[in-house]
Amino acid sequence: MDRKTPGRRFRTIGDGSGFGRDDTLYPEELQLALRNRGMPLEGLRYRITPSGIHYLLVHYDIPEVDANAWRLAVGGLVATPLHLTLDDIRQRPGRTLAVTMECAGNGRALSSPRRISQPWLVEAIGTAEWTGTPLRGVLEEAGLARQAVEVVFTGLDEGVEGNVVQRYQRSLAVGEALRDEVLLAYEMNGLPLEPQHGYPLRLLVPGWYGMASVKWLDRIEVTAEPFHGFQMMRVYRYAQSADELGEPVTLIRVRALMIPPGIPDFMTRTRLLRAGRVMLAGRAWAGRLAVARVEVSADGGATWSDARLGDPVSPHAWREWTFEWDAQPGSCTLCVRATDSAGNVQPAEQEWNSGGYGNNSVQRVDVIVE
Ligand SMILES: Nc1nc2c(c(=O)[nH]1)N[C@H]1C(S)=C(S)[C@@H](COP(=O)(O)O)O[C@H]1N2
Ligand SMILES: [Mo]
Repeated sequence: MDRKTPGRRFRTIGDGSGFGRDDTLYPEELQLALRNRGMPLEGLRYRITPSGIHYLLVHYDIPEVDANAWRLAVGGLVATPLHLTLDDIRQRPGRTLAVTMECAGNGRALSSPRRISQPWLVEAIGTAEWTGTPLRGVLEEAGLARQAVEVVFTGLDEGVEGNVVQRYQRSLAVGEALRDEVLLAYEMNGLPLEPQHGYPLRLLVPGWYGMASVKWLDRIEVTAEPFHGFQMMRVYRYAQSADELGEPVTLIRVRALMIPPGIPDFMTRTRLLRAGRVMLAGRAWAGRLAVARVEVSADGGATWSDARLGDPVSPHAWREWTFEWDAQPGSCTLCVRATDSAGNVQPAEQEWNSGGYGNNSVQRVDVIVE
């Protein structure tokens, strides 16, 4: 199905290397940033992110879908291929899960040189309550063949990426696809999915970076071989160059973020606040692992103190942290870092990879205390 575009028909961006090497964004990065919103960091105050400020990432265009004509095709290596209407899916056993989603490219614009793509700083994050039916039930009803190895998910959206014309497609190994928490979701925060979040139906894979959660689902195909589509092999890999395949990007790495305290300077976003007792707060998450510890630094990461942890919003969602800080007059950089239940701690400096994936370096917030 993938088709190469003939020759070099699209214009070159920057020096053509695919990377930006200074602090100036290219217009193409701005164009993507305006289409794909991030969550303003003060949104960390909500246990469940209001849908309108949940981050958004759409590679191509939001497709137009007539839900009455729409069907989900389930085929490939199954005993009984299915063609399900939205009502068929809504009538199946339902489940609502609070899930923290993060884009694999979150933090990309902090790396140097940075890949020219969606230039996230740290705001590609959100936690919503997703309602749907477990994928497992649908796969079991279709009946997986014994040779089944992967499940391929195809969206309705089409575009050109890396000179390849494609629909957005991602696969999961059968064992991952059959996990209890994997949903075919038709509601977000109690309402039908909005167009940009995958209406009428999306996949939701808790614990994985967002690219796994295919929106605008069109078909699900069970295969006997690993799927080698563009979104599996050419992007979403931890590699040092385009020639290197690298390891696939999968689960979300541990991260904590803070609600920037005080008030912002409009242009620099540097925070202004009064000396004295300040309650710092934020959220922390760790993909499929638990958050074991959150620490705060008021001196740019030289010394750290433990924050207090709240309960996770759900087994698949972030938890709150709080820290009482005695702010002294002057300028400083606040930092927060989390450790997961396997002992992984957020790095001060990120190890570089060419796609700018999996960045979980420590957040830094400049403040001026009066
Ligand atoms: N069909 C399709 N599914 C997709 C995408 C896309 O562009 N097309 N983007 C993926 C990426 S990279 C992310 S991070 C999440 C974002 O989901 P959200 O926009 O609902 O936050 O959707 C994923 N699913
Ligand atoms: Mo993403």
